[in-house]
Amino acid sequence: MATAASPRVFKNFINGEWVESRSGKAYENRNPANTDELVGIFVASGSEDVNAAVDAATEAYKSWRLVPAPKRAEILYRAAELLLQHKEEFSSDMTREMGKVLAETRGDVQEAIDMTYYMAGEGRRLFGQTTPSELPNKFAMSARQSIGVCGMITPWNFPMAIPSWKMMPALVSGNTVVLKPAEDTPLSSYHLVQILMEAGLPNGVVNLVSGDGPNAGAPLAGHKDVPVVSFTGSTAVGRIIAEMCAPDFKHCSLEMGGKNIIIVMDDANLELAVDGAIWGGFGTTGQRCTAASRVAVHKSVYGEFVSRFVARAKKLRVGDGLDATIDMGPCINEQQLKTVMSYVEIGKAEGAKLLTGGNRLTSGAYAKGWFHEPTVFGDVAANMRIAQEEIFGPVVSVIPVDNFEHAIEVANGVPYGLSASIYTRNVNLAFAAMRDLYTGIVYVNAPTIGAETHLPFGGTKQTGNGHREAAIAAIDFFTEWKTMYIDYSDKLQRAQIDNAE
Ligand code: UN1
Repeated sequence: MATAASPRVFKNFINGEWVESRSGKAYENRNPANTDELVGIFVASGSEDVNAAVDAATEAYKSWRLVPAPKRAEILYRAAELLLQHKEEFSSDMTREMGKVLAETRGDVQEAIDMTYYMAGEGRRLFGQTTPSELPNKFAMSARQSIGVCGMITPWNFPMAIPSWKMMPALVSGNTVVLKPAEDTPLSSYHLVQILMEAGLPNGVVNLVSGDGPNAGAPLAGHKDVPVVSFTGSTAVGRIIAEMCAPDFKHCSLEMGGKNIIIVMDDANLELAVDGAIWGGFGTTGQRCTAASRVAVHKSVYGEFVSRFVARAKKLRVGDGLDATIDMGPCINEQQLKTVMSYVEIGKAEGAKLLTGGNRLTSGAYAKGWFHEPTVFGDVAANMRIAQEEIFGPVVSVIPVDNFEHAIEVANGVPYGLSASIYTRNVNLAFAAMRDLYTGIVYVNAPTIGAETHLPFGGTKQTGNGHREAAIAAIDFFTEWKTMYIDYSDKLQRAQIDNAE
């Protein structure tokens, strides 16, 4: 294991080689549970590094696009097998760089494995359509075509899953990749790229440049030879990326913020709803775009729900995610912790009732990490800032609601639309909720988190820009349709005009 005394130094990966940055700049990646532990030293890339990576990906694209899709898929299949072999080691490295508990980092690596197997399967299924032409002796069909170099900018909360959501569909479709992982979690992307190379990916097909958004992410998103940009992160940065992509009409997929809700109806299995709210609210320390940061509870069960929920939140054990007895790890970094702390103050000032938590943890083993107590606000009004803005931390707002219609109004009354959930045993309400919740994902009797790789992932309003990740939807994003007409009549046939005769 790397220690402060023997830090591991990581480089960029360009054209099949590990290379230094052109500028020689580097930065430290530290464990958020114990900042004395240096996870590694990584390249602080700039535009020259990005340009070199894009050049390599542009060159590699010429041959990769011509490799038959089932052959591309075989490489992915081998990568999935290798990931499985390294699951334990990659999970503990991920906990060290990201902080979430081992059970969750295992889930993250598993999500990458699932996505890689799934997209390997798609290699023999990149179906188009064939259809009769409206004219005689003419044939019509459509096929997918690859696009080119895909720039990917990924977040720190799912350090291997989200890069795999983007890379695997792009690769099986015949594109090449330049990946810029989050500054806080480059190691997991390293592992993923290394595995792909071991599996037999040709040089230059995948390239990795580490660094921050302004210096490495922006030159990638704005690069003239990068026609596809896929980003997951904040809505503020997503807007900047959309603007950078607009002049060249790049394919641009944005997965951004969320303010997800669990609705608890008066007929709900309350214990199950509490389980869901605890996992949805405090899993990954609330640092998921799918986190249940709001719980809307029917007034007739509000008191009972809140007392059980708060009792459970109080029992959560916070600490180093490598310790199997721990339920919740630290925030990713100091800045994120400060954001959480500032929202606690905002909630208090707005008149919400602080029911538990509310403080940074600093004593003993907590002293060297970015830990915060699981925090619950009660009697929250739907229009308070803590109930409207994404906090991305362990803070849950409980909102009393009068009835189903009120719950739906509260649920939809935020600028985001990623995930929503309802706990009820009433099938009519469950179906009405599935119809009326304006989000990309809806759960019934399950929390707002738990997306599977073969179904579309994404959201409405300021959560996304109309695209979806995972599933076939991801293949749609990373390909263009080509429609082909073959006329074997040996004469000029005019569609519509001749057809009308
Ligand atoms: C995210 O929060 O950025 O459904 C992704 C889930 C996970 C993916 C979350 N499978 O919460």
